[in-house]
Amino acid sequence: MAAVLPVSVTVLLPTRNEEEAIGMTIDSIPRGWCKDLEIMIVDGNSSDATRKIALDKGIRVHLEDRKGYGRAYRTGFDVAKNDIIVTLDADCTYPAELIPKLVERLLDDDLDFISCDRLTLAEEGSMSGIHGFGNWVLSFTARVLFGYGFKDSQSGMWVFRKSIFNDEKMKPTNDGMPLSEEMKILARKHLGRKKAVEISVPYRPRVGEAEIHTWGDGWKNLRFLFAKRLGLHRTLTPWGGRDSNPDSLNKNLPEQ
Ligand SMILES: Nc1nc2c(ncn2[C@@H]2O[C@H](COP(=O)(O)OP(=O)(O)OP(=O)(O)O)[C@@H](O)[C@H]2O)c(=O)[nH]1
Ligand SMILES: [Mg+2]
Repeated sequence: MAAVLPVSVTVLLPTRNEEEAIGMTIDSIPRGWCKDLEIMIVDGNSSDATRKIALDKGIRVHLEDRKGYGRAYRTGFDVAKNDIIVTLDADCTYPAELIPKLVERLLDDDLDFISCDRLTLAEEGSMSGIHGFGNWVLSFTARVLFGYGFKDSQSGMWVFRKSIFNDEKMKPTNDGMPLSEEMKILARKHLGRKKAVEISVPYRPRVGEAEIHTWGDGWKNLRFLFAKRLGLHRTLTPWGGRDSNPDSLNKNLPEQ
């Protein structure tokens, strides 16, 4: 990439006990390619050294002790400082080195939302057989129920403009893993196929133990799809961070 992109970007990582991978994930994020780059974690009260490692790497740490992957993002989307948000897991699975190119694509093609498909280019060992099958079932069900056409409904890497949330309808409601499929359903429904696209990226084996509960989370994801289709899903917590959440920017983060 030749010139520095004239945009401000927040790379947002949800973390819960990722001490083995968080340092490497942060180091893999390219620097110096956009006007302003904020890198931050929204930490779900990790009991290991995750927050300490992130602070030592010089990135922003926001503590959201309410549990859940979706809860972390519903806070992070609100408190992120910059105009473009990039998300990925803090476990070295997603190709952080592609972030500048993906942001450039968002700008060049005047897109609002990119979801990164993992299924097409998944590397050996990145997904167990049962996870692969579960992903296929969920993605297939989502396509049938919503006709939105994304290949990978469970991908956690997105590149989008924060301004999409100016439309209340674009704010996801789920506090758990189903937030991932909800993001894509909302994007295709409210932004349309021209502004919300899917791009295939490599997906790599995880570093560190996952906390995901294969059957439990799979079932919750499936149940969410049907509840959403029938208009029965409910928001349990309000959108956004709480003023009381500790944040390294406010210098009120407790020691870990
Ligand atoms: N803040 C916060 N982060 C969470 C929570 N649960 C999971 N995460 C983080 O969300 C990301 C996704 O969780 P993973 O465990 O990687 O889930 P997954 O990608 O479906 O599972 P793997 O394929 O095994 O990686 C990781 O960076 C986790 O550390 C939570 O309750 N709170
Ligand atoms: Mg992961």
